[in-house]
Amino acid sequence: MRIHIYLFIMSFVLLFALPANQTIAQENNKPELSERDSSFERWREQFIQKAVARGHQESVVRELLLGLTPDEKVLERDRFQPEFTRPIWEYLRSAVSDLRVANGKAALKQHQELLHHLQDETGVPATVITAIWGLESAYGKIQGDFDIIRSLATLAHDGRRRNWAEGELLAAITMLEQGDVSRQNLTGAWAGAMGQTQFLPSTYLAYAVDGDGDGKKDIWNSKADALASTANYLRRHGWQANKDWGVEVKLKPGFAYELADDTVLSIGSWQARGAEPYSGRKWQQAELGDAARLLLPAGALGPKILTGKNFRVFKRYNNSTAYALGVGLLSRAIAGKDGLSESWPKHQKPLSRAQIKEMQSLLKQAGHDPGGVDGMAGPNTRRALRAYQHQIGLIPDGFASTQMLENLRVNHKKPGAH
Ligand SMILES: [Ca+2]
Repeated sequence: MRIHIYLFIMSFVLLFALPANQTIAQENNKPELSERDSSFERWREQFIQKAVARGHQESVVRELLLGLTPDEKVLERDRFQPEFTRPIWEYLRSAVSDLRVANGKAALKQHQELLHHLQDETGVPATVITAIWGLESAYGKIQGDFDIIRSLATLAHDGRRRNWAEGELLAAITMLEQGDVSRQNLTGAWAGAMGQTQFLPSTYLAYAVDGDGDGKKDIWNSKADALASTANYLRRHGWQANKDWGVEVKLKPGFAYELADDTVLSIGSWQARGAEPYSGRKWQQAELGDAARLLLPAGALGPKILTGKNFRVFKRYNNSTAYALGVGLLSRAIAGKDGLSESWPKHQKPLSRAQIKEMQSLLKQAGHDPGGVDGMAGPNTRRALRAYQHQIGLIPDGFASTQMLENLRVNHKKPGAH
């Protein structure tokens, strides 16, 4: 108790008397606080006031945060920016590896009663729940052993994502106050995702459910709770029962590729524009729901997929096209079905961040706004690229390739550049 009172007083001294760490160090005969530690303590005091204003008990919050220091490992990962984004085919090779498929089939068999019960209850196929489980935590095996409170406090103090991290930290505190989990067991991945479902604390509060009926929502240790929570999350985000997530298609010559990404049409309208199932079978009525989009993950040279609402529900789990495609293809492989027929354009070299930035600048010069020069080929860059390709008479697939960069360099060389 004495140590708590001491730390409690020290925190107030820090709050009201900064910069006074030298004085504190002398008075308490302790080593001087580093600049970062004192900045962390300033953040902590501000956060405690915020938490109190939201109705949390000050003594509880203070006790949780006292003695914490920023976690260097968390900062390293948060700042890591690879020069090259991994091509989607490489991501999928790992997401839908033989091992993950085999383990998924085994998991589906072992837990078939639970998974089929969840399928009946929510309309989410057992294979889809299993696939997400496999991608999130390797079927419960890899959950992360970071201290969630420390990780989120580190990210909140660092400031790059302060509002987000403080919101998640408050949610984690609510979990502890509610008795959902003990402080010691509140562990997960470095950026706050927890348990077999890799839920963030705010997601846990909103969507975790008690699958085995013991009164607790234990997404770390109870498979029934974790899988029921995943199924509940998908259902609450609009999962459409008895609809597929995507169908690989063939596009007829002269197809209007500028419809990719953004345009939402019925299956009938896509069919009228020249999209047919790759396998040669007939379309089934509304098999993707009534609103489908065309996905060209690697442009006109790679697989083409019509995606339905359920594909966008996958993206609510993790807002990445590669991830959503990983879930869809893994669920299909676990069900024993075939993957994509068209091969990936593996000869295409990925562009570096610097090259994507250059492409974005050149697109801007050509009069097509990529929505910022950030080195990420997102929807706005693809849209600008499609407009440029359309303008110069190329297939407007929006795929950022070395050929397109070369084309832009030749046609839109900066004045004075060689
Ligand atoms: Ca439970």
